[in-house]
Amino acid sequence: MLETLGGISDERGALTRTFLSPAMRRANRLVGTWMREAGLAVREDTVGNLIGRLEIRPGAKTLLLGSHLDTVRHAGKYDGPVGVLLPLLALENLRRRGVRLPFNVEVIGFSEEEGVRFDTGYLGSEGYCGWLKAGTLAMKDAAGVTVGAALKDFNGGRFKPPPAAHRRGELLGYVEVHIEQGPVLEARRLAVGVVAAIAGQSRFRITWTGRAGHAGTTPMRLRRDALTGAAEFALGIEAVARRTPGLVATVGVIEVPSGAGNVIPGEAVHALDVRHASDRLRRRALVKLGRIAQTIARRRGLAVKWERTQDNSAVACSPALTARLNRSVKSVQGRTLKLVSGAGHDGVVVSSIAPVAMLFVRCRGGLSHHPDEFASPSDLGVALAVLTDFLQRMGEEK
Ligand code: HGY
Ligand code: MN
Ligand code: MN
Repeated sequence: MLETLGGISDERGALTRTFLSPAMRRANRLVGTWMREAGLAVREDTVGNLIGRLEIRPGAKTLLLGSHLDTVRHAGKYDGPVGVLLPLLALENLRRRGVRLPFNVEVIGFSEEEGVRFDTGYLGSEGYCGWLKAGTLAMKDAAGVTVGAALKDFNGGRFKPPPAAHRRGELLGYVEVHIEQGPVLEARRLAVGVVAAIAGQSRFRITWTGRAGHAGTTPMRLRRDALTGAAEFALGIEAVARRTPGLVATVGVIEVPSGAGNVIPGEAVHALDVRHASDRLRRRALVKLGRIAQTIARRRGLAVKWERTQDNSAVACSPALTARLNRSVKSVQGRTLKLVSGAGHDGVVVSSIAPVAMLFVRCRGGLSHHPDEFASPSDLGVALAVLTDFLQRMGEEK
């Protein structure tokens, strides 16, 4: 299933599946078929989230399971889909065991978590939780299309931000299975572990403005080169992150709009992604980076503009729900481990309407956001056994 889904891409020869793209529609059709085969009633909401619902008893509470179906560019096949497909197999296991759950279940394939097209992530889970705000709808992609316009187009010309799919009281929780995307489980020789907290994250689009000019006739001392200013800042970002324990900071995209090889860059635009488990230390680092940018701009005669495109505080997973998940990890794997997630996940948003727990699965070399991302069938089998055990115990105790 992961291989087949991993073959659905907007790009030949690589896996790229972004928000509201043709590949997303094809992926939703395929996963929707698998959800129906698992006995779920399937719908796609106006934000493109794919929702499979197992209605046991109207009025009963609902347990949410799921993850995201969108990918970064040139992605691996596991980041996201594991958390959407494994619940379908776990429900299959319960059916084979003749186990009827006393609560409703929804398996969600969120339409956008990575923030590739609009530089802001979680658009799917924000739509599902009733969080989509005017500011977000006004954000533009590289072609100048706004989130709102893209959603209008996706919905045949009309779109209004949906209300939350559920009220907090209706939900038992949200459990997401996801590859660890880090080296800890592999180093501890564990197939799975549970997540204690998800790091906070700030993302920006930063624009440096200098003056374009002729590459051949403009003396170096007269230049106001936007790209070299941005490049100096990128190195300054790296230096601050290297000397601040627990801080990670990344410039993943940099571009010279309408640049040309024989023109001094008049403008340079780059992304900035800053994370830390502590919100206080992340914010302190951002103040430091702001000062460094100002110093570079002044010295080089440049203007620098910061646009915040995403800002999420660190989120602690629900101790109670995590303890239940931990018990299943122990009974299947014998040992357990609690980890902090440096990667962001939809649980950050869903925690606004439900207690959240996450199960991490070992991935080879901790590699992710890369075509060689890999989780072994046996490790995925351990995760499936844990999820099946977790659901069965939830049913026995409800
Ligand atoms: O960027 C992240 O942490 C996640 O993969 N969206
Ligand atoms: Mn992910
Ligand atoms: Mn990811």
